Amino acid sequence: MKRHNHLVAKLRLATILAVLASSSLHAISIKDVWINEIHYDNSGADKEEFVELAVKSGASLSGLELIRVETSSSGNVTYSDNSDLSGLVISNITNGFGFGTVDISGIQNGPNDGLALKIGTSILQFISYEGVLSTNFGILPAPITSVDIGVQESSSNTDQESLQFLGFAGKGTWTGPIQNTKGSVNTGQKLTASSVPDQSSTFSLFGTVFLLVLVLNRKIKSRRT
Ligand SMILES: [Ca+2]
Ligand SMILES: [Ca+2]
Ligand SMILES: [Ca+2]
Repeated sequence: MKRHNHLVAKLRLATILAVLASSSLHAISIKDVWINEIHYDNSGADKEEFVELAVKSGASLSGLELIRVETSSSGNVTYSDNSDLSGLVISNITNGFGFGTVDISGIQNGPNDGLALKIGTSILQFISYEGVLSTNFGILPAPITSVDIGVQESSSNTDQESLQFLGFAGKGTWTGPIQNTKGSVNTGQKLTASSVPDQSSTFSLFGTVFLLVLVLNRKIKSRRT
């Protein structure tokens, strides 16, 4: 019986470690790439529409897709233009991060339109402007809701202006419309790893320690019985 319990505890530990390992299988995360600047509307016919990504120097973008998520006039949410970003040219590396621009004609002018970064069956980032929207992207078990960036363009800004992210690793606020910084660091952006605490690894460290304590506790109890 003791030997059986010992084996069960070992199997539990192996399962937990396998689950923890699989959660970090993707080569990249929001700490390596995020949507950093957008331009989708201006006075008159829209021109120079683009999405800029901030990318950690040396990060592989293989398999990463930029998705446009749109709310139709009837209220349906659709996603389209899955651009493969593996060939994106990254320039102007600053504090270990560079910038790549995707030119896209016809980015929706809101309301409730969004952009997402997808890799495999994970959504790294889902932002929107002029309201929020929800979708499961055809891959998630349940719909997720976008994060509204809180600023917007209109038919009164010029085609040389844009909305720009001021934070790091997808955490922070947006500003604009202001003169675009297409392909380089945003105006006023603090681009250092120390500007945002590494919450995800803190969580996984605490999570691992907690689970190990749980397993060892069970193991000790099973020896006593
Ligand atoms: Ca547009
Ligand atoms: Ca316009
Ligand atoms: Ca920029």
